[in-house]
Amino acid sequence: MTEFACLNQIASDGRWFIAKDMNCDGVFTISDVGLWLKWTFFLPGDGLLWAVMQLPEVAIFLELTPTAYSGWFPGVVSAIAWLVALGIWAAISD
Ligand SMILES: [Ca+2]
Repeated sequence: MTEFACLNQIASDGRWFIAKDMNCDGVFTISDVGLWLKWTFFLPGDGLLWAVMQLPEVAIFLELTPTAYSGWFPGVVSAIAWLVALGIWAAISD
């Protein structure tokens, strides 16, 4: 994928863009791995945010916009979700 096509893909997919070359610089580096980890970490919180934003009245009341993706609220939700998932995994693996 060319850098231009990659940047266009980011613009159209927004938060949900995922590719091997996450920062569209034309090479696969450790920075891309960091962006994958960030994408994965924020998935539960950003998913909840996306679901809430499907309800326009609620999204307007809570002043939610796509700029909230990967922010503090999805970060807290994601941290809790991953801790719960880790706890469940630890409990069932014993
Ligand atoms: Ca890259």
